Amino acid sequence: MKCQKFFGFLLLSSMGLAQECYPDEERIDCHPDMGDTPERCAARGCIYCDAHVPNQNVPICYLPRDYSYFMVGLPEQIEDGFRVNLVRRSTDTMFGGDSANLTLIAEFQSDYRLRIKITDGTPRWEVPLRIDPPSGGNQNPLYGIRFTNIPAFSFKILRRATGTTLFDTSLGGFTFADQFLQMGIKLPSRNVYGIGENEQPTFRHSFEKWPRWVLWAKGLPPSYDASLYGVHPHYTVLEEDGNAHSVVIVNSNAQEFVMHPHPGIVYRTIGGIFDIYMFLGPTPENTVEQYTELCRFGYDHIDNLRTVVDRMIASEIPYDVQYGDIGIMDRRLDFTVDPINFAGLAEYVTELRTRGIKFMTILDPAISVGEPAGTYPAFDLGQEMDVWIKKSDGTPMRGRVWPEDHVYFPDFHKNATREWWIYLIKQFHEELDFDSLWIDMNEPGNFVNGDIVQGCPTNSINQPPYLPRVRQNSLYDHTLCPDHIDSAGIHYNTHNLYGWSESEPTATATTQAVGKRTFALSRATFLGSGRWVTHWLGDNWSSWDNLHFSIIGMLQFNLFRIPFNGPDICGHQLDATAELCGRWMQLGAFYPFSRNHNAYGKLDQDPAAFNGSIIEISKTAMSIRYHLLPYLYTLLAQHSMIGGTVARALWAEFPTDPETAGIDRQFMWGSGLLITPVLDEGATTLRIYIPDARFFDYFTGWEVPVRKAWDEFPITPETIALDIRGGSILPTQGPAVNTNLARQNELGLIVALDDLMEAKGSFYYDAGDNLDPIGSGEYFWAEITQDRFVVLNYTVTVNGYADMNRQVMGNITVNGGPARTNIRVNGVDHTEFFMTPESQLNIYNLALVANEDFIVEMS
Ligand code: MIG
Repeated sequence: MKCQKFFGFLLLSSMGLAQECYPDEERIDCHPDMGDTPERCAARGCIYCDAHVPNQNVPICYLPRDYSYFMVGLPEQIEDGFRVNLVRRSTDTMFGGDSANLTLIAEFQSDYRLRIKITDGTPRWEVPLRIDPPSGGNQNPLYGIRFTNIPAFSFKILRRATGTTLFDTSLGGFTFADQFLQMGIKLPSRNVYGIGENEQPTFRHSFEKWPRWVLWAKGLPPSYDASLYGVHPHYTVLEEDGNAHSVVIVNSNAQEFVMHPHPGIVYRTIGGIFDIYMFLGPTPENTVEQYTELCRFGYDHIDNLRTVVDRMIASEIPYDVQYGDIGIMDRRLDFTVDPINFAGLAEYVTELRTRGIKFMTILDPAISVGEPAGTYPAFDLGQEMDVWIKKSDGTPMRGRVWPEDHVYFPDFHKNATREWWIYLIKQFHEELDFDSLWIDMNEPGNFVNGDIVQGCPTNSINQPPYLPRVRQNSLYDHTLCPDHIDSAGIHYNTHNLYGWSESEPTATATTQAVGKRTFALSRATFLGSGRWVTHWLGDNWSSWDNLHFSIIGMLQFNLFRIPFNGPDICGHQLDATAELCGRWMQLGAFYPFSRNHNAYGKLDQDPAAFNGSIIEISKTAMSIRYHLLPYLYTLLAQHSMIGGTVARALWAEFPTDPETAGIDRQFMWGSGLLITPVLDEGATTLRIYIPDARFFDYFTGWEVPVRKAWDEFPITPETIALDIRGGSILPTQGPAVNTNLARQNELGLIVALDDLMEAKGSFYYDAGDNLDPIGSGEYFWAEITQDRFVVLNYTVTVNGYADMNRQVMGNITVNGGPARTNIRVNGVDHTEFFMTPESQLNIYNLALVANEDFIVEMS
């Protein structure tokens, strides 16, 4: 029984009351679960009315505007913020268990960081994330907050400098119940990024048809909007005027973000509390730095980039790391090596090392229960130390993963488990001298749903009253039961933290075992995981759309401050064609974490497996990566020191140019290099946006003739467009087949002049594998400036890497200046230089000691 329209605006509900038919973009779904009818809608006290625009997923059963809490008294000023007491007025309920009284605390933590925490005074799940205090005070906050009771309680956060409302809960629907929390947030712009991990087809979110992004860690390959491995309730908004802010919701329950066309977000979670951090920027990069400060790095795990691509040594395509997968294990048992098929692996790893190649191998969390007693320490010791996740009857939960027998899942929230895991990794390292580890299947993935014997019993934890749109409509699809128990709580609350809880022990063990700087890769991540691990983007598909999506995933994880990330080059599932793999190698050379990897039983896709032209294409692309490695390394070091992104969206650099907001087929490295890959099968031209700056072709130094405009040009299979931004100075080093060898080559500088004929850059270098170089000061840093095309100053500011005096600064190219006839280096004439037809100045044979200041004058 649908309501009838009167005068197009007022409607008669089935109850016979005159009710307003809300505009589509002012509705908050009252029946996000299945099966709404006018009766069920009325039972929830909601309004039932057709959408004005059909087929857009507009809710037809929606909450009234005066739903549901009101402030009691005035907001109370407390030290550094406000406290507000709320009381629930509605008697209707969506899913039951609504809290009657709430307290909202707004903490003004610093000028740029605001926290909103809403609790109901009862003990509820809170994420055990260590939050670091902000720096600076809140003398002059960038934000203000306003509260209202009309038509129901809501609050808004404003940016004081511009008056822009950034976060406004008057979109409605505010709910705080036992297993259902909801907040409708109006946003100031449609330029919304982040929220992961899902396979997202555009970097800037679409609002069409009210997309729902579910976050519930899942170890299955990407399929459209289903949730993936990691959980990052984090979004960034580029405001209309180019300012930016980001928001992190510290909640680990199954949850979803609905992109609401107001524009806004309807956030729903089925447990925990509201604990919201807002970072006010105001630049896009500031927001990432401010988020990084929230859970800051241990410096010694992340910034090693000696990783390139898994491929045959013989191809001479540069690469640094060979990976082992579960195939090297004895019957897929963690901490073992197959004694037959991988006999001699330990010796081979040693041999690889002498050739400059590193070796990383894999661990899955689940441990087989099927080995004879006394033969498998991982299990025997685990039993002894009681490290397993339990069922409600106190016995270990049994699942099935890669080993032939059943498995138990370690409870990484427990100290004993941490010790057990660290011990096993160190023992294993004595057997196999790996350089680091990747940890997989830690969503956690399970081949059966819940316990292999019992499944999951029926109760309100396993089958909650409201389910975000998770795969198979089940929280325990391919994982544990929500009512399984670990030492931090029930899996219902801790599921999304599983990979996160495994990360610190793995990183710690790896560092202790290897004794040098390493990085561990984790498939499952959560807020703050970047403190310990990096990430690969999982089991993507060898398809052209996935080539494009990989840029989106990479940029998202840069916002989530795990910048050293990348997908499987050439795709994991399915077979890659030569053309696709060639294009993917070209793009892949510019993922911060660059690795070619695929699934068992698929055709070989290392570039050496294809014909000569793909080998050449790959060699060229990878050689450029190695040439620019000092620049990439500097960006990663900068990230370690202050946060911020490495692979960067164009809008982060050109936030006031609205054209950049939707671009996700191009990206930058830092502020200095624009990367435009070819992403289409059979493409003969490439369309490229050149933002408002001077740009110079990496290959020739030719200045791109267009600016703040799109350009299109013919391409060949070899084409990847690389453009250096005027105003930057990029440190380089001659490429070689691996980093060890490249480090023996000459350093260089690429200078690109801006409109004022100036440029600047930074240069970080270190031993490559020493622990905590930044903390110990054992690193090198130089600031380089080119002043009005007359003088280049190279100034050493940190000289803590002892061997830097063996590095030679050999060449400088300057793009964008007038012809020069006279070069003086430290006051002495230098004759080895030439101008190219593209007016690029090339100075060579400089032979300067890289850790000493120098001056180059050009006239
Ligand atoms: O169910 O270890 O993402 O990189 O090769 C698949 C086998 C298990 C998933 C990882 C992938 C790895 C594969 N693993």
